[in-house]
Amino acid sequence: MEVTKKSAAELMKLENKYGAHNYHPLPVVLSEGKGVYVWDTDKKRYYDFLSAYSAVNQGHGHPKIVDALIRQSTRLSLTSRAFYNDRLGEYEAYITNYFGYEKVLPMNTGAEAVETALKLCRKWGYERKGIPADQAKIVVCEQNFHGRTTTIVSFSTDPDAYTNYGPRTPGFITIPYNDSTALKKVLEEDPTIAGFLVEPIQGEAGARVPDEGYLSTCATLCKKHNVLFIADEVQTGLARTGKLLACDHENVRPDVLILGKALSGGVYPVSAVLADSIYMDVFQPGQHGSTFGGNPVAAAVAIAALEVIQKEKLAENATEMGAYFRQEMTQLCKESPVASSVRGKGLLNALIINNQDNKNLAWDICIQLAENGLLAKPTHTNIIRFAPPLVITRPQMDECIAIIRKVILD
Ligand code: IF1
Repeated sequence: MEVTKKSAAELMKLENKYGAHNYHPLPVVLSEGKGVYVWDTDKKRYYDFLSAYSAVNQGHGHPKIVDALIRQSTRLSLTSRAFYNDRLGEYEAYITNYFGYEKVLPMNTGAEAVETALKLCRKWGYERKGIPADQAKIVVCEQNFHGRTTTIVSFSTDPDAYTNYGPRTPGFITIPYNDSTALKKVLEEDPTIAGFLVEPIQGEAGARVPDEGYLSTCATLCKKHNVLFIADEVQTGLARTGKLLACDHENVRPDVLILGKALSGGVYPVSAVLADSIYMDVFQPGQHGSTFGGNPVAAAVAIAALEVIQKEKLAENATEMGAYFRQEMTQLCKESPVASSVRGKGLLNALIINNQDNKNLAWDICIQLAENGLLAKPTHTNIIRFAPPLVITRPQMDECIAIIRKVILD
């Protein structure tokens, strides 16, 4: 197909007319990306401070990842799991070794990997823990975001996410986030709990970082009560927060680890669930799967994506650039009444906007940031998430800080 010659306005009109209105995008039409940059159809360049919600940690169009995608897709793209393929085993060995688990179950999207973890957890609860049939519970947190499937939205506390998708899947107990006492209480009261599902930092809630010790306390409680500690690192994992996993900040090793997004460097949907055999072995042939999960392209791409994270020391860069970014934003908050505070870890950060006088302020700021060459998206009307690709350099970061300062101080 020829590259379109349509104007940005025409392209937006097409999406609005023919696409379901389940998104409210910024009015920017992107057509190219490289590293930390994306370009719109008028060739205007932007810094990408969303990184497709942390899916392009390695930067847009990383040559090694794209090369893996192209080579493998021309050789063999899909076999299904009805047969073995010559890339999957190699990938499984690589990723389990990389994260220190015995087994991996490959899926495609984050939501599918979360569903996989929930199914694993329930099955383990019945078959190993001895929970009576259909009584297993999984504890989740307020303001969670784990995806869009019917079961996952059943335990969302965001009305936009769950309203009119009922009846809601039962078997979930909601407790406040960052409250290990609440977890302790439910675990002591209820012997039918099989797992605790948590985001090490809440992404959708606007980079909500829990108190130090929260994750390790929760993990210890889970161990004590024979409950699986399930970490959703779909967004926080893969160097985003300055460590390979956000759980690494507290030396917590989840029983079940969920990865997605940047596992493919953003070129292809690849997700995974990692766990040791004592848990993963609950799945027997025919009991779970996916047509595309573990396909040769996904396997080749994921190996390349993980290699880039290690070779290019992206975790270290996220730590450095993130600390610098928060320092500069803290300074900005002192200078401007519009910016009230900054929070986050590594390069998963959010600026809290004082929007008392103007409910649209965060959105308006994002529009102005875009005009000035930086793309970011507001969440919860008063929070702007700042999460550039982890390959960002100091001079690039300086330029971005200058753009943000200009817009906020104007
Ligand atoms: C959208 C938010 C981010 C996730 C965690 C699982 C998934 C996600 C921790 C599901 C997905 C998304 C999806 C995206 C917006 C986005 C998001 F604002 F909604 F919360 F990143 F911050 N676990 N996050 O964050 O993964 O099935 O999408 O591959 O448009 O819904 P998925």
